[in-house]
Amino acid sequence: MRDALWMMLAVTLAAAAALAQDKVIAVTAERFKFTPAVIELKLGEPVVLELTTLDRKHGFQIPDLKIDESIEPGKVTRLRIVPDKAGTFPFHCDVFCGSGHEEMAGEIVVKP
Ligand SMILES: [Cu+2]
Repeated sequence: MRDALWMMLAVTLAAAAALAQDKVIAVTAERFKFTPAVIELKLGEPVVLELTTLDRKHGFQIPDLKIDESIEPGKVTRLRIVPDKAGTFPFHCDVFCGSGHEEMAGEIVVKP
């Protein structure tokens, strides 16, 4: 019983350490761009994207990775990604935000 307790504690600490080590990349959205527009990731290396908007509500959709988030004013949308395939994955804003909305896009590049 006591051993089991210690083991659970060890697992919890390991999980906390893994979370703390995640690389954080800040991504801002505004009419009509994302900054940075190209996000480079390494295969198998977890990252947390911290998405914020500088003006109004936008979306952050990566169809290839089945990710669809919204970015609300005054909030930080945290998105943890563990890239499990190399390649280029386009993302775009999927919340209509004005006349330049169609160009509001970028890509995630996962390097092996
Ligand atoms: Cu937008």
